[in-house]
Amino acid sequence: MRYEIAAEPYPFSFDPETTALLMIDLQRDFMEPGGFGEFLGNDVSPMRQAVEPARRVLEAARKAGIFVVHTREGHRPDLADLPESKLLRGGLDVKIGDQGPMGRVLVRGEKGHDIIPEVYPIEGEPVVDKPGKGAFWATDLHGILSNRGIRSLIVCGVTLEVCVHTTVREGNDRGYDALVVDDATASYFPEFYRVGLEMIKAQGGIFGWVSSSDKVVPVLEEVAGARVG
Ligand code: C5J
Repeated sequence: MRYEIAAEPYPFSFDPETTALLMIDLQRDFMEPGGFGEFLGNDVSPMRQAVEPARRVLEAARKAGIFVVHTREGHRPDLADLPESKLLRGGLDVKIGDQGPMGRVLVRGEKGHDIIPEVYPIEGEPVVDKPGKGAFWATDLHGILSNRGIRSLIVCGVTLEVCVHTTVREGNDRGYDALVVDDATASYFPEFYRVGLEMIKAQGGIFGWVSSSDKVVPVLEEVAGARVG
């Protein structure tokens, strides 16, 4: 059965059986002071705005039986998957792999690399570790989604114009329909947040659709109700 979520540029039609919720990089390194996002020179406080909307979408998706996949950006402890260009970019004082207040910066297994508690994965929700910005590159995400017959993506996470955008674009070229939940994402730059959302939905939805948690959650609750009833 198909459902519709009010969205721009036009309603997003999806079948819950072939839809996944993607939770992109809601990890301390981008969300909290003392992580990679801050070492890049950013004020990370705007990230907090995404937490409660993303948590509500996640909760509703779980009740609706929607397949949930989490992603994390980060590198192997031996940094063998870290391109030199990424290591050197920006001439940072505290670089990827250096010791920070939350362990080694952007390294898998460290506290800073882990997902924030409010949206922590539960059993049955794959966590995809990615070395780049896009969640499809150098990961098994496409296989994980294809094996479940997934065609549509509901996307939350950070940052909008970097990892969310790159992932939505990669997914678009692989044939997925993506709906970005605007208040469940965030940027370190207010202008990038505004324009990043515009870019997704412009030209008839060139990369996908944009909606809000207050429109997404009630439809997921309807899906959950239909499962029970
Ligand atoms: C960034 C991300 N912003 N997860 N990564 O470097 O968006």
